[in-house]
Amino acid sequence: MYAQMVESTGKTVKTAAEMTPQEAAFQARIDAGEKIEPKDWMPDAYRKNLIRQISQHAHSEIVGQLPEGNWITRAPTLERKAILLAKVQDEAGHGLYLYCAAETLGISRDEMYDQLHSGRAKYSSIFNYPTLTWADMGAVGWLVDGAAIMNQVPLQRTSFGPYARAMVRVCKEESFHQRQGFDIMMKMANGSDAQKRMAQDALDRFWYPALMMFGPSDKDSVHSAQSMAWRIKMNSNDELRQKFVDQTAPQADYLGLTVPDENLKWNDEKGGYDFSQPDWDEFYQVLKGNGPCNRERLGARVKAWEDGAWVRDGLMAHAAKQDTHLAAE
Ligand code: BYC
Repeated sequence: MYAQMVESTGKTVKTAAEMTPQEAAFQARIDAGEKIEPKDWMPDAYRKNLIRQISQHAHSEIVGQLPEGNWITRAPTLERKAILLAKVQDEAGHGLYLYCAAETLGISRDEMYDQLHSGRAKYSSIFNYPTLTWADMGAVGWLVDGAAIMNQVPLQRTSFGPYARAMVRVCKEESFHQRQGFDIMMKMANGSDAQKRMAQDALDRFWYPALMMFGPSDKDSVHSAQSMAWRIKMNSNDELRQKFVDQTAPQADYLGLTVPDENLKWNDEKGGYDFSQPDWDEFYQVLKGNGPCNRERLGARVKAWEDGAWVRDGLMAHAAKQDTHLAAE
């Protein structure tokens, strides 16, 4: 797979002969499937790349609360409200484990927040799309959490110990999220005509943005070759996108819904579906900050940070007082 990656991206990584003895020993540990722990020696580029990926992942979890948080007060029943609340709270927890995992690499939480708030760090493109109806809660759980699991299950075997371990719990919770989304879709798809139309409309709007979650096609991926050599990433973007389509298309059939792609067709020869690529221009526009909700999402995070200043100030003042007491004892 790695050789294919080098071929399709046109990017190469250092050969054994080009590595320093320390780099070669590090690569040998990775190739042997060993976990790298925070205090172990690691190349600067490995550290930097991991901080980038883990912090972006953490930001996605945190920003990812917003589209669903939008529906907590409008959930149709008390039970649905309780489930949605629990799910959104789980996403906050995922963000926190991931920030902790990134902190072990030597970056502070404040620096990561600053990178997010100033627009220097990315978060998943999917969260820049609006959630317009209750059916969108079903589509997000089914498709967005479904795509997240597809990407995150292999990351339980990633080379960096704290990231791999965080993924174990995250994946368990994401499976529950995916099932609750599918359950909402089942109810809607088997409900009244109006509910079925809402379910179809949600699928129509979330299908291609969900495909974009796996990142650009392999030939345009900047980091894949090196990230796969270091097992920061276990699969290529296209490989996971294909798996996601293969898993999800039959689920749409089961729901009696139509995937909005007339080219979606089972291909016996390749043992998977043929499907249309998302609009990559739209993807890059969203990455540049020009998606339907980019400003709103970032604005909400910056406001939450600013509104919380008095809490942080209070905690720091309390901690300073405790220190003075301890010093006096
Ligand atoms: N959105 O070289 P590439 C979730 C960026 S949701 C935004 O292929 P890489 C959740 C990429 O960062 C999922 N940006 O990059 C679910 C890079 O830019 P930089 C969060 C994207 O890193 C429900 C550039 O494009 N999951 O958790 O090898 C509720 C070139 O791409 C996207 C993770 O983050 C995108 N879709 O591969 C709540 C999983 N795609 O950094 C929460 C961990 C690409 O050079 N991350 N870019 O400025 C990964 O597995 C990888 O980072 C990706 C991208 C597959 C996302």
